[in-house]
Amino acid sequence: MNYPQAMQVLNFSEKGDARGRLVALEGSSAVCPFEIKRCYYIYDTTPGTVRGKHAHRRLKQLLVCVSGSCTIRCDRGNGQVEDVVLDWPDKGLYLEGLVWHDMLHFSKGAVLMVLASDHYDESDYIRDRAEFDREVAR
Ligand code: T46
Repeated sequence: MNYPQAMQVLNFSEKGDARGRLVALEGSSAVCPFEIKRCYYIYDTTPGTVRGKHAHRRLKQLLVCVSGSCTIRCDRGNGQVEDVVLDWPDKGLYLEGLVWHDMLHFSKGAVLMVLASDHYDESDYIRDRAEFDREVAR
């Protein structure tokens, strides 16, 4: 494989008190092992929609469903597909490089926030499944 590949479910520590809860995510830390260069969020999704359907070459990302829930379907090209349900803001999914991922089963009002290690760069995307399989096999 010429590119990295990593996937890990993370639990963040919540700061809770009588007023409610708070999660802090800092770049270059144990829970976010990269410098954060971009943040984007997906919301108001069409019922039944499936997004993603791609992998990245080098990008590192931390996905957190900060409201509602959704499922991230991850495929490392090893014949096993893993569904990760993000259903609480203290849970995150770290993805790096060659992990083919779909986002689906968005609940009504779901907001999926993503922290990324780099600015948007379409050339980092692999949107063709056959190309992904070739890269994994390399
Ligand atoms: C990913 C999953 C989890 C930008 O202009 N800037 C950006 O930073 C992003 C993320 C997207 N865009 C544009 C590119 C497309 O014209 O927004 C449009 C929708 O992007 P895309 O179809 O790639 O969205 P998703 O939801 O399929 O994938 C996104 C991220 O693109 C991707 O990196 O890992 O969320």
